[in-house]
Amino acid sequence: MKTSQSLGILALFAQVRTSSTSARSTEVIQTQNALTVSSNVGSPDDSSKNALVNAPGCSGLLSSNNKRIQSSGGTEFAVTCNSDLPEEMGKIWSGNSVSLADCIERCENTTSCTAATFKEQARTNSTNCLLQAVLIGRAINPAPRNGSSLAYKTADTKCSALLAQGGRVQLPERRDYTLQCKTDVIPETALRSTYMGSMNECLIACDTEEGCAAISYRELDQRCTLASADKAVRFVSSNATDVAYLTALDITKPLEKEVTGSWGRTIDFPVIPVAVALLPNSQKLLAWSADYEDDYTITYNNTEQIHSFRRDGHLYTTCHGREGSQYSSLSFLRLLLGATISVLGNMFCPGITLDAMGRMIVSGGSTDKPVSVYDADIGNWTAASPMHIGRGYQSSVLTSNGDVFVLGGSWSGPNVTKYGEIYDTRADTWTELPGCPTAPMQTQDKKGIYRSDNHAWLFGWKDGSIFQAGPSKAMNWFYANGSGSYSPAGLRGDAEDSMCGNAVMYDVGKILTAGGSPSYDNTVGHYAAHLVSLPSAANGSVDVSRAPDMVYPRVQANSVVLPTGEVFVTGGQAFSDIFTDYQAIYYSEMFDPRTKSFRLLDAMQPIPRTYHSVAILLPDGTVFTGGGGLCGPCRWNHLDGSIYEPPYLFKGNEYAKRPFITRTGTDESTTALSFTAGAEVTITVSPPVYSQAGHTFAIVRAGSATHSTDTDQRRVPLRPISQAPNGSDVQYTVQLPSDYGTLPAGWYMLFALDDDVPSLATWIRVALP
Ligand SMILES: *[C@@H]1O[C@H](CO)[C@@H](O)[C@H](O)[C@H]1NC(C)=O
Ligand SMILES: *[C@@H]1O[C@H](CO)[C@@H](O)[C@H](O)[C@H]1NC(C)=O
Ligand SMILES: *[C@@H]1O[C@H](CO)[C@@H](O)[C@H](O)[C@H]1NC(C)=O
Ligand SMILES: *[C@@H]1O[C@H](CO)[C@@H](O)[C@H](O)[C@H]1NC(C)=O
Ligand SMILES: *[C@@H]1O[C@H](CO)[C@@H](O)[C@H](O)[C@H]1NC(C)=O
Ligand SMILES: *[C@@H]1O[C@H](CO)[C@@H](O)[C@H](O)[C@H]1NC(C)=O
Ligand SMILES: *[C@@H]1O[C@H](CO)[C@@H](O)[C@H](O)[C@H]1NC(C)=O
Ligand SMILES: *[C@@H]1O[C@H](CO)[C@@H](O)[C@H](O)[C@H]1NC(C)=O
Ligand SMILES: *[C@@H]1O[C@H](CO)[C@@H](O)[C@H](O)[C@H]1NC(C)=O
Ligand SMILES: *[C@@H]1O[C@H](CO)[C@@H](O)[C@H](O)[C@H]1NC(C)=O
Ligand SMILES: [Cu+2]
Repeated sequence: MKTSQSLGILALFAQVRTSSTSARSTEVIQTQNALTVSSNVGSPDDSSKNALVNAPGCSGLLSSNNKRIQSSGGTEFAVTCNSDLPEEMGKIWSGNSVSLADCIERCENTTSCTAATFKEQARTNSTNCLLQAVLIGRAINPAPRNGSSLAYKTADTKCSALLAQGGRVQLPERRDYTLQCKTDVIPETALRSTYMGSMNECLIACDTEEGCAAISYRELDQRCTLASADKAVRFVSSNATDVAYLTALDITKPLEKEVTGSWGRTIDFPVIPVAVALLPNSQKLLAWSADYEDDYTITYNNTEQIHSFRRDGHLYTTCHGREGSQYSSLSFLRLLLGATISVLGNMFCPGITLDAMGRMIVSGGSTDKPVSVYDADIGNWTAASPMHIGRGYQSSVLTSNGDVFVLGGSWSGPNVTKYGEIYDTRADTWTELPGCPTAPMQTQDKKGIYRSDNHAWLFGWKDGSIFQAGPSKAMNWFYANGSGSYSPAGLRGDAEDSMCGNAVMYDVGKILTAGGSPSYDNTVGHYAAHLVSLPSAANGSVDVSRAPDMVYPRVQANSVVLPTGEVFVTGGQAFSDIFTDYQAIYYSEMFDPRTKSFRLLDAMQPIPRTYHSVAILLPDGTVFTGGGGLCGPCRWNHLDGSIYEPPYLFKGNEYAKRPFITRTGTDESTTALSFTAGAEVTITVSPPVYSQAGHTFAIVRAGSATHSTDTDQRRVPLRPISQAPNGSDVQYTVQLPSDYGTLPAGWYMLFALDDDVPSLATWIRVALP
């Protein structure tokens, strides 16, 4: 029975191939349920012959060569019968519908909806219509499901748009395909042709078919041609089709690391690195994860259960380092501390700030008032004075005075207004700031205050001021003197609330904001990015402009400023499904401060990094990303991290020659150098022969990251004011900015840049006077 059905379909395809495409439009019919169904063939499906019973709303479409319908509102949907998507993926609504057509119309009427599933066999079920927000053109990967019809908006990212995004078609957990528009495979290599609702489905068909290495896809009628891996595969130009071929085929010049960067190996961690910070004046990264109200076990491999996390009242800290200055070799130096939570508090989902001495001040979290300090000199955590107001998911930032300002954090602690507090790190005292309320900085979150005052984008600025750039669409200045005060700084352009988005100061007073979503959970990620320029004085007017969108929408992503001023945007998901990896974005992108736009980095991330993941710049110019999950006994826990080597480290596929800082300052005996704001710093660079136009320099403040928030990182470019030969080296003099708003105290990585190739960093400390 199946065979005859298949033959019928093949015959049908043959007919279409010979018919002209213009004939198709004449066959558009108006159905009773107000859907326009484009279909070449009217022969109804004989359901009894098929093991899967096609839902009536779908059957006519299934047997046609064109599985597209147009809703009454004119939106085009592709239909896959007997299919669905994981129910929780991007779910925005479910309820009862009378028909597939009705369900589709609801999707059209619902903001962010891109896919509608109608469960024919559960017609009376109150949840037979499911609306989802899925990233079209990438994540549609339906599973067979008897009696369900899946309809989704057809990709508006057609070939040329995909090409602009880097020319790869990304299908998670499948092989990687390179895209070439307006091209067809030659007939000799075609294995077979079929009809698929989207290029992605065509690729999936190829991916699961032995011998298939390339497809050509014709948008016009959804013809999908599978082609063989024959090395002789040659493509011909074509107006109507686009091809995608296994990247490994190497048909065109492969993309080089100089363009894509490169992901290194993945390193196992004894904890989920949900919070990380650089240890000052070292090559070490501290990662921690505290006891959470979950019982779960993790296996590294099938034979052994290595880590078993239970509510044992302990905080787990792990310290990873690199040996010597070899950035390609990462050693796994593990230091596991079992500090008791009863003493220190449970630092899960806290605020983090590196202070002027480089000590890490970790406030609140699962236990809401305790404050812990990690001092690298001691190599352990100590307890500090608790906050007055219990908080979790608040943000925390260092002011120009060297104090730590915290704001918000209703996720944890008592149900009170979480106005600001300021911490004097030397006196170990907290002062309440009722004049710094959260009302002006709240988002309009679906879950209310519990979420709306979370993860503020805080920046210490001049004269003790604190600038709050988001995630609310409103921006504000806060002042921590007296009992506190604030003044509105206007809207962030046309931005929406952008919870769990990113904000990075990539140059003096210049902030890139990107991504986020209107609510913390269950909302679509934004593509939008904005550029926020701070005034040269506190409380001046703030300039905002809209940057071109990111390539992907992202929420729960991380952004890291590089020594060049580029911002590496990595991970996240298209829809905020916290505690899942649904719709994870596997490709990173780079913001270029010169063109003020993003470019896709065509190197696929080895592990999805979504909620509870982190990213941080390392002193060798690479980026660490890790973590994600902490969702209890679930499949999204990632006890690992990876290192990304950005394009600037490569020339072609080889490592670029890096400049080398031989000495910072003039006193050779000084290892840990300390400067005050405005100081002149001499930097000796060797050898100078690589330099085309002389070196430039940048300092990047040591970062700390959790929950897509890093209020510590900041880049300050330094241009030489003089230079002189020093033996075979060149000694440059730079001047640090003269105020602690531009240059908050603490530890900075100093990079020399030779045509944008960074040196390994040397550390300098900016000390308060
Ligand atoms: C699909 O559902 C129909 C009707 O309930 C049933 O007859 C058929 O066996 C089912 N097929 C599969 C593969 O489950
Ligand atoms: C969709 O919106 C239109 C226009 O507001 C309305 O007439 C129609 O009833 C809505 N359909 C559904 C299924 O909600
Ligand atoms: C209704 O649909 C939901 C979700 O698919 C399912 O869990 C439930 O069992 C269904 N109920 C009935 C009565 O079919
Ligand atoms: C593509 O379209 C252009 C413009 O309509 C036409 O001149 C050209 O011949 C077409 N090429 C092919 C291969 O069909
Ligand atoms: C599993 O992990 C243990 C501990 O790291 C190791 O000794 C063992 O060889 C691993 N087994 C496999 C099959 O990888
Ligand atoms: C670290 O500090 C905690 C609590 O202060 C203490 O229990 C633990 O023994 C210390 N660990 C080390 C290695 O010093
Ligand atoms: C917190 O306060 C708000 C406003 O009074 C109230 O609506 C809410 O129920 C309170 N929540 C809890 C957990 O007490
Ligand atoms: C706080 O500082 C601001 C800005 O310098 C100033 O305008 C304000 O008067 C100060 N407030 C108090 C209470 O000192
Ligand atoms: C900041 O500027 C606004 C408007 O220019 C003014 O109303 C407010 O008082 C100023 N606040 C401080 C602390 O200077
Ligand atoms: C190089 O610079 C160092 C530090 O400023 C200085 O002591 C030394 O004399 C210089 N050497 C030469 C050859 O200029
Ligand atoms: Cu969290």
